Amino acid sequence: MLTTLKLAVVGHTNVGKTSLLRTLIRNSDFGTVLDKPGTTRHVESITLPLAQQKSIIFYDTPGLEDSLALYDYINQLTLSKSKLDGIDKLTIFLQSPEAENVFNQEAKVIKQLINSDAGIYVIDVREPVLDKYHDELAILASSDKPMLAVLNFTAQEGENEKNWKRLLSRVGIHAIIHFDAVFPPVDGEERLYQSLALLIEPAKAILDEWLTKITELREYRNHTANLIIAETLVDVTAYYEMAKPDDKQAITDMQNNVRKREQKAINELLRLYQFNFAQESEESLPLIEGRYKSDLFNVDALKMMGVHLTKGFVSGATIGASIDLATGGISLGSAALIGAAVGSLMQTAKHYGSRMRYRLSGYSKLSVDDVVICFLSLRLMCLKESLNHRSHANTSPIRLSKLDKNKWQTGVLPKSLKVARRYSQWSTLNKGTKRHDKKRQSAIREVAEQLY
Ligand SMILES: Nc1nc2c(ncn2[C@@H]2O[C@H](COP(=O)(O)OP(=O)(O)O)[C@@H](O)[C@H]2O)c(=O)[nH]1
Ligand SMILES: [Mg+2]
Repeated sequence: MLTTLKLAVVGHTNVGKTSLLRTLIRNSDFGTVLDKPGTTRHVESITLPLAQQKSIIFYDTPGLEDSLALYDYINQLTLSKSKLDGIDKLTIFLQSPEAENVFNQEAKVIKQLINSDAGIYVIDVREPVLDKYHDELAILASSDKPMLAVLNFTAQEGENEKNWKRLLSRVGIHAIIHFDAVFPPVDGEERLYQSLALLIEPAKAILDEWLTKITELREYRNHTANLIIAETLVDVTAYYEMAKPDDKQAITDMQNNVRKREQKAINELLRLYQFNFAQESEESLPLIEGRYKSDLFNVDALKMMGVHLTKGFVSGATIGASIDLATGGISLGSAALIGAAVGSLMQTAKHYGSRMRYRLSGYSKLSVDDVVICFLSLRLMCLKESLNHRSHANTSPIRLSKLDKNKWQTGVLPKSLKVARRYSQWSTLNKGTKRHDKKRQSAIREVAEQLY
């Protein structure tokens, strides 16, 4: 039984070999990906470690640049030895002077394939089946190694697919899967490893172990992401500021602190999913510092995500409804979104009697509106969903996933989160935070349950 499974990724230049590997190893920085031929010139390897010294090693290889000439050269070298098998012919080629010379790059690929347990042949199905591909495949298929063909660029409809399948079959490659490196199917990874397990029987144990690990890692990431989001929500819900009436600066400061807290959550999510911090986002998430095109305190952005504005949220007449009589708190969302001056809010509040007036004479308690917190939750959930499905070969800006009907759109906080209003020490945005407080931790776990 194998303890190290060596897989050589081969194929023509620019068909997406490096991109496929980036997706499989979840690393956007592996190798160089450019929209021009010949960016990978040497064999590069990457190891996926498993328990007990077992591992899978992928080899990223350069393309066979001149397969037509190589095919002719090999045939010419072995002209008088027509009884030889393909692999014998390749061995003769590797010992010939041109293997160090004109066909130096091609020789590297062939050597690597021969030294591996199997090859993964990547195809750009948008390409017509040209002679050069025929010769390339004929050479690679004669290496006496099991081969899995991966049809790449399948996100768009391809009419050349059946021609490719015919060619593959003629050179004896019958294991074929669809796997677009940039937009992989949901079960793509599983199917790729399952196909390899059928092809390389001695590697079945290693591949099964890796498949289990993939599933565990996926669940771990999703669970951890929910905890990151839940902690952010608890922080923002428990957050408050004391402000004097008419202190607009207090509201602005508070908004900025909430924005910073959102950015922190986004960075944590990107790190968890192993994406770059400099990643662009199409949805104007504040991924890039200082850019808040449609940020948390923007009514249009909020409506776009389907959040219901609770009564009293936008209408001036009902501002009073969002004043918390018990604590004398006003809600930040309402005040900020209608652009109302704090002073006029206080005027409204005065109608509520002497108790309020007494409180308003000094400082009042500002906290973040339920609706804004629900919006924050939805944004982070959409980001998580999008990262759950995003490939590491995807270089375009991040787009937020769309959610189906979601309970957070009601604009009402679930009970498990609402309790955080009563514990100011639960927020890392307040002074005297108790981050490791047991009750805080269990509240975070409960809120995380609401995010599935
Ligand atoms: N849309 C799309 N683009 C891809 C896919 N695979 C690769 N590319 C792009 O094709 C180009 C070449 O990819 P690369 O991985 O460098 O190919 P290699 O030369 O075979 O390693 C890059 O611009 C990639 O972003 C894919 O599955 N879908
Ligand atoms: Mg490459």
